[in-house]
Amino acid sequence: MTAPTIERIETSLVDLPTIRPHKLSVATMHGQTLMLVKVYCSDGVTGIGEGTTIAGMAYGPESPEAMKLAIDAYFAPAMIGQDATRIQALMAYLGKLVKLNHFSKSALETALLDAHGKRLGVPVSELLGGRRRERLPVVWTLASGDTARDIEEAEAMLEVRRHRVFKLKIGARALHTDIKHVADIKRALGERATVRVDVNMAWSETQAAWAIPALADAGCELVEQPVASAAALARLMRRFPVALMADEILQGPESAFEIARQHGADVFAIKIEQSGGLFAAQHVAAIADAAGIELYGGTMLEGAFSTIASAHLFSSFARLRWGTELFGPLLITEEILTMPLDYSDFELTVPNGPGLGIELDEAKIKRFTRDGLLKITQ
Ligand code: MUC
Ligand code: MG
Repeated sequence: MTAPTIERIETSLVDLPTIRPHKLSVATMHGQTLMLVKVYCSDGVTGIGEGTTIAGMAYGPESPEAMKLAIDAYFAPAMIGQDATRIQALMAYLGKLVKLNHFSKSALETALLDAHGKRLGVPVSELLGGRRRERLPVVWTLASGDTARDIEEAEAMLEVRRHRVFKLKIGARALHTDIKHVADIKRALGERATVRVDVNMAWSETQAAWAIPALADAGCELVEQPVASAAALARLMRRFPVALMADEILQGPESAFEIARQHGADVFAIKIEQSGGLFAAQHVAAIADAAGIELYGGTMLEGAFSTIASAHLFSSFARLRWGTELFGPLLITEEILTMPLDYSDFELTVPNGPGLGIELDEAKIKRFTRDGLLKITQ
């Protein structure tokens, strides 16, 4: 019997509104663009993957438009006719043809794994070694830019038992304003919730050295990527007891090894896209485990496909001390799946159907899909 091959690859850009403006130190988002890729195979199986970033090119070097172009012009022609079942070999081949482009690679690998899981009748988690948990704790990010509104939002999440760990986006305002914002939110929520911050690299080392102890006094349990450089983060690690997490500096296994070598973080925010795919993210997790670095399942504010691909991977991790932030689909106004995901009791259920175990609502996304003309949305 000959192995199924890849027959056709289709990409599209889907522009979806967010439920409210989402303010990070790098940009304010009003919508999210999903780059969806469909891989059609000769056995009739189709897999879907997603590439999504934050605020166009404000966060990282790959935009949704660039991902689509890279796939259409470079990846797809090299993939047509290839064995669809040898995913690691195919990704290694593509890695030789195309440098970097981690987000596009993650989208394609997700689609291939979705297809192969469907073909074999097993969830993607089983192709990654097997899940160890069915449900994942999910953090919510408070980023309206307004303290009172953030407290109201957190109260509503606690009330419906959707989230009890909150990540606050700071770094755009003066240090004392940000610290007061964190302290006010933590005071309002008390012992009912825990509070963390993400600075998205906005501070200098001296600003971070001043702010971190004040954040710890305010009751903040973890500070994510306060500074841009790995060396500065490693120096800060030796000065403060509060947990420090690496995000933007973690760009796949090589960077993970380098950070681990200098003991440059307490925690890794693992992201499948930033790592260059699910297998690369698995290697990042292995390096963290070997180095005694704790794990957190990160997000690029992805839609359902990349969120659930991440969930399958994170469900297989031996340790996941800091939970996940797989709330991306909840930040979008539209439900793009035929069956919504299960977020309940502060956790997300990892689907257990074949492949990713989710189905795109084609009719629903039609009106949000770009028709080839770039829409100016902001
Ligand atoms: C990031 O920097 O971690 C995750 C949550 C959020 O609001 O932004 C992201 C990206
Ligand atoms: Mg971050």
